[in-house]
Amino acid sequence: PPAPVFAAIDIGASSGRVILGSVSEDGPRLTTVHRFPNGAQFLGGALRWDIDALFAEVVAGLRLAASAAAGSGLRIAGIGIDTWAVDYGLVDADGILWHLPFSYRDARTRTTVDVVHRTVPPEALYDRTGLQFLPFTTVYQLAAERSLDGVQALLIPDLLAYRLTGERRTEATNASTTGLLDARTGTWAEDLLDALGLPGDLFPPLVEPGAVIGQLLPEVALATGLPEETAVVAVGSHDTASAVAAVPATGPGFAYISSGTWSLVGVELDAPILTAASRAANFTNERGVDGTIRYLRNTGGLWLLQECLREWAVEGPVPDLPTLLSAAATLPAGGPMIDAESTDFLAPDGMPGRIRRAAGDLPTRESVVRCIMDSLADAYARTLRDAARLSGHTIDVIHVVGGGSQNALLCQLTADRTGLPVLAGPVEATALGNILVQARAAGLLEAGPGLGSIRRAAHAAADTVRYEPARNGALTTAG
Ligand code: ADP
Ligand code: LRH
Repeated sequence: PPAPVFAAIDIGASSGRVILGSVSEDGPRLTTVHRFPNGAQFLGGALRWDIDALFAEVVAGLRLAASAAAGSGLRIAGIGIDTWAVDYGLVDADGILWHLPFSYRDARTRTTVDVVHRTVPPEALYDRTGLQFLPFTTVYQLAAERSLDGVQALLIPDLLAYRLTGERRTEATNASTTGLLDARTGTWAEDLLDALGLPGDLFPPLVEPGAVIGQLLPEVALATGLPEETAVVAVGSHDTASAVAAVPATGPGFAYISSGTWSLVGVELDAPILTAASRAANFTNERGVDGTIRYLRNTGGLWLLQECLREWAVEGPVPDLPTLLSAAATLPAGGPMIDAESTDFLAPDGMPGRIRRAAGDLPTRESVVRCIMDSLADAYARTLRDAARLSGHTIDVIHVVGGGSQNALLCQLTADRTGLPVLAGPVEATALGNILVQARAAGLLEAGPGLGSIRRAAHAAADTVRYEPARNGALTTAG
């Protein structure tokens, strides 16, 4: 029979791709068959995702994947989907989507945070769900819905899986970003749903990474050229869960920075930390593959840079990103900084102006770029010091994965500010994690529990670049 290959549909807030991956003794091999841009848009008076356009890209990507696999004599043995977290679509019993999914950057939760906190105080939410406070967590978005009668909330990857298979599930890693999952048990906090007046069956049943969600609907099989029997498999459908699963770490003392639109900065733990000190430091306990806990803080990320580039492109021609970053790298250290963790930079539009107002004197575009890089590296160092202090985890190396791992300036500044070596790559860690979870479920990698076989395969695939710090010093509990 033809050898198996797995398709990863990986859609970030700034771009999506469909990647085919095979896993052999020599390690995994990935081939990108489709790429497309993504971004929230003002549609119908709010910032939303054009889910129909995204689904069309998914189908187009699967069609390309089907022909690439057939051309190489391979069989697509599974399809896994991951996207950004927290956002959802509301679907009624007939499968009709009530409105285009809102983006987490839409301003509608400004008033609903207080509504939720008046019912369940933030201390109680943290103790139960272990999530850092972010104004856009699903629970605050749901509080902005006019009615939830007769609908179910499908998180974005689950919504895409539903459109491929007709099956409704809630994948467990992404469920942990809703603010409605019990951090200790990984099951729905039913009393919390109840207290907030949310229907008990608002979300479809939970499914763990590795489980089959369903087979392709006949119309999807027809549109993609794939057999109906092709399985859609649950993976770490929260992109950050897939990315961190594929961190090519070789020992326990690692921290990670999942670097894309957001920078997700932290360590991996066996159990959540739900203390008052952890809440005060605004650390999250998100669920990873195999019940691991990602103890991290969201820092502003390359969104700051993306938004500047977008605005400058409207004004006129802009040099490409590598050129801008090289120019920024020649500027002296010690320039102005902003707080990259501040919610002041959450919304789109006017980013260079907002950065200049916060930082002071930034005469050129290069100086704005340098300010963003210095500020991100500063936020990373601060966050990792807090993570080490609060978790007791010793950090001796930082793995940077995702699109931002190609940013040599940021990687070097991160090494310098933390005093730790940085290992950059893989760029496509998220798709790799997606594929490796499928490969393990298919029996091509040693079974869990524990991410051992996935990390070993990720290490075999990884082509990392090492950045040495200007000075040494491990981040320990002494911080
Ligand atoms: P997301 O999944 O959130 O959409 P990605 O992981 O795709 O994000 O990362 C996108 C980011 O990667 C871009 O915003 C950009 O800053 C960075 N990036 C992409 N290509 C390069 C490059 N050649 N050099 C430096 N940075 C890059
Ligand atoms: C990164 C990410 C992150 C979430 C944010 C909404 O893409 O999934 O982990 O906090 O998007």
